[in-house]
This record gives sequence, C-alpha cells and structure tokens, in this order.
Amino acid sequence: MNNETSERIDVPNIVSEEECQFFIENGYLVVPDLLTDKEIEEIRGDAVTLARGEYNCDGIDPVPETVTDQQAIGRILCIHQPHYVSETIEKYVKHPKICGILSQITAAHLPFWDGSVKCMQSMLFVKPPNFQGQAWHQDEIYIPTRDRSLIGAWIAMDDATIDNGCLWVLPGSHRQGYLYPQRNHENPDEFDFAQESFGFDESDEIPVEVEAGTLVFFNGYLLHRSRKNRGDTFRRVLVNHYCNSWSLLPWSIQEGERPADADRRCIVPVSGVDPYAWKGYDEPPKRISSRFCKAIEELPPMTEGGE
Ligand SMILES: O=C(O)CCC(=O)C(=O)O
Repeated sequence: MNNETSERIDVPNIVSEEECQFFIENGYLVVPDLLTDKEIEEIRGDAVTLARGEYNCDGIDPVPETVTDQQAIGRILCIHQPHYVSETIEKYVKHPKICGILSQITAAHLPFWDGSVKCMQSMLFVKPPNFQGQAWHQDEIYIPTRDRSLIGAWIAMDDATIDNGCLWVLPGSHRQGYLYPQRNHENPDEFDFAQESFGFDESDEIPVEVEAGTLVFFNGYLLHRSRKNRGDTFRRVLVNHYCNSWSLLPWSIQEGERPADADRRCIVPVSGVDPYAWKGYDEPPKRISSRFCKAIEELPPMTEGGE
C-alpha cells in the first residue's frame, strides 16, 4: 500500500472573496446565471429519460410508449443517485464552473484547505404541482463528514418561487456545528415522510426564490426546508452533495466498521486531489431509488396513454 494521491483536477475560480465570506458567515450562497438555457434543457431531457425508465438499471421500470413524458415525470418527487446510471447527470456533478465554486467555498472555514472536493450524492427533484416538500433538516444528519464540510449544490432547473415550493433557509444556523434532534412531523400534507429537525427559533427563515440556471450552495449544517408545490408548474432541481476530499466519509456505517476510520469510496473527485486514491473506488451500483410523499400515494394508477 502506498499513499499516492490522485492526479490533480484543476478548476477555475468563479466567485469573489466577498462571496466566499458570505458563504462562511451565512451558510449559503446564491449564484445566478451559472448554467445556460441549453444546459438546463439537457438536464430536463435527462429527467424524462430517467423517469421513463430508459436507463438499464434497477429502481425505475420502463413505462409504456403510450405514456407521455409529462405523465412519466409527473409521478416523481425525487430520484436518488441518478449520477450512478446517467452520464448526463455525472457531467453536471463535474461541471467545471460548479466545481470551481466548490473548490473555493466547500471547506473555506478550515485553515490550510487546498480546494479538494469529492461528490457522494445526487438527487433529482421533479416536485410536480401538489407534491410535498421537505421538513426542516440539516444534511449532515444523513451524510456525516469529519470536518463540517458537507455542501449541497442546488441547480434550479425551473424558476423556484414561494408558490411552487422553493428552498427556505435559516441563515447562520450552521455556525456552531450543532445537529438538532429529529422527530416525526404531523404535517404529511406539507412535507414528505422524512423526519423534521426541531428545537430552534425559525422566525428568521428566508425564502430563496431564484431563476432557472441559478446555483444555490448550502452548508451541511444549515437548517433548510421546502414547502408543498402550490403552483401549476414543476419545480425541478438537481442537487448534488460534496465534501472536502481530505475528510473521510463515514456514511452508512456497516457492521464491523469503526466510526473513526469508516470511509465510503463510491465517490467522484471533482477538484484538487483525492488523498485517499490509494484505497481505490467502489463501483456505483446500477440502481436508483425514488422518494415518496402523500401526493404520490394519492395518484391514480398510470394507465397506458391515459390520465
Ligand atoms: O429542494 C428541495 O425541495 C429540498 C432539497 C433539500 O432539502 C436538500 O437537498 O437537502
């Protein structure tokens, strides 16, 4: 065994010192117009391919040809890990402008950080009209890092508004690195079935209304949520999660593993070096999964070509 790192991935600097500082202090950063209309159209097209079950993978079965694209995606709240099966989504996981920003802010709270970043998760939200949002949570509850460097890069594929269920954040709530307890919520009409974080003052929450092509970056300790889509358009988002490559990734600890050195290796390096390249990489399973909410349970069965 040797301790060789991976080859360095160079990405451009995109945001200013002030924007980096804003992220460190507030736990989120909005960058408008980062992706072009053509790029957004490409991700939207891939959402249809995924929803139609056209990738050869477990998780979403192919739908009959008579089912329209709108009907196919109209049944999806969120697909987890689409980059495992879709080269298009993987391309956006590695998008140089997005990764350039990640190389500037992901672990900017740490002295000596060299801009190295790796990706471990993608989620494609479609969130059709009437579909539920996600209750208050912090992403590090689900994906722990060793150095508070988890970050979401939230790509708006549609204009996201209060009406159609945009993101809401509690600025500064990441600062102490405190993980709030979670419980089952009693609002299945507003939020999906995931638990809610509680025990904090939410009165300073703000909506993050953005136009398609905007990126919203948020730290893994930032409290955030999104509400039900009360509009009449989809609210599509591709949100990818990353962290400092120098942090181990003790995610989904398996039997016999120690929290101190557990390290999931189904990752994609996207900037700088991967200091643990010598461990090798796990092949992603050819599997995606779907997230559920009350609106999905209430849908009539899909009939061929019908409503
Ligand atoms: O976009 C949303 O509705 C929620 C996204 C979210 O909560 C997350 O990525 O952690």
